[in-house]
Amino acid sequence: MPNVAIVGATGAVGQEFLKILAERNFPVDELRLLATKRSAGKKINWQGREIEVEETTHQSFKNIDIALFAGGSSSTEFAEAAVNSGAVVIDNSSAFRLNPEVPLVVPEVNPEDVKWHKGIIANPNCSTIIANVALKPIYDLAGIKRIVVSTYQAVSGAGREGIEELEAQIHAIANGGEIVSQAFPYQIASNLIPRIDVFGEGDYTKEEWKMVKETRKIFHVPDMAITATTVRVPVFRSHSESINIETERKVSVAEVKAVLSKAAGVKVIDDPTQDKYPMPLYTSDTDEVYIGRIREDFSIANGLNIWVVGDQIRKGAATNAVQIAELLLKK
Ligand code: 11C
Repeated sequence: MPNVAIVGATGAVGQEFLKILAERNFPVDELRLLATKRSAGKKINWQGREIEVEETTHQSFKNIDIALFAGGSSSTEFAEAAVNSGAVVIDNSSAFRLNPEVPLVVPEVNPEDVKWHKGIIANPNCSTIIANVALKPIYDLAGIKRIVVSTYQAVSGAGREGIEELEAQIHAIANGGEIVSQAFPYQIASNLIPRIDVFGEGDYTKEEWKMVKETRKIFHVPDMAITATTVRVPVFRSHSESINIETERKVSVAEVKAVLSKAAGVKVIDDPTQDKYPMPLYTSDTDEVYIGRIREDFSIANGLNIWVVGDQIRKGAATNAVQIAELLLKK
């Protein structure tokens, strides 16, 4: 059984790693929990074991086979040390995603890419993973000419600070208190913010470029026509995405629904007669990517509209990384 380390074990994604390793009965011999100095010494119970959190150092990876990095700056600081110690790093940060030496993997889309890793495998951005799981069956069915995606992203995408800020602002609104905005540039309660991460080339944000560039890499289509607008909404958990797809080949909505209903990692909730469609409140804390509102886009010859929702901490981060680890064990 492999020895596993979790780097960033006390954060939101790190805690989800622990939950998912247990739920999926991932075989673990030693489990090493690593975090910043501030969290060192904390005791965490996992599967009947009491494990003390240690400060991450360059020496932390001795005898570790798989190192799950939850994200943040620790990846650039410690991933190389982990690889040099013989571990395979599965990294949830954006540090290595576009590095041509590093596979970027969504197991439902490009599991074969795990094979050519050189020590690091990158986990994509959460909104990319959710979109890509939904797009893959349509890509295989009809080919994709162009994608236009608009996201509605939960505050937990910005970590604990995002969750606490929305909670505090809702409380302040209800009780007439002062609204404080630190995690987000503006008040998020009763609002939405059409800017996630910093602005970059062409006035697109980094989050938008991640969706574009990561999707191209995962699908191995470097010139894929894809554009994105990413928006933060006052929802606690689960990212939602409206995706408009122009397919290469004309397909009926019935064909698309049939294919999506059988696709790995997907659950279709789509019944207008019963008012059924996916919503973040009801899809959180699960692993599937939910798809509904599947319709023809009548404005073009081969157009489709779909509505996609997925828990970005689970499938968008921890579950996807543990699935990659499972592929490594199979290999
Ligand atoms: C958000 N998607 O919702 C971001 C969080 O590159 O892994 C994840 C950032 C990343 O704010």
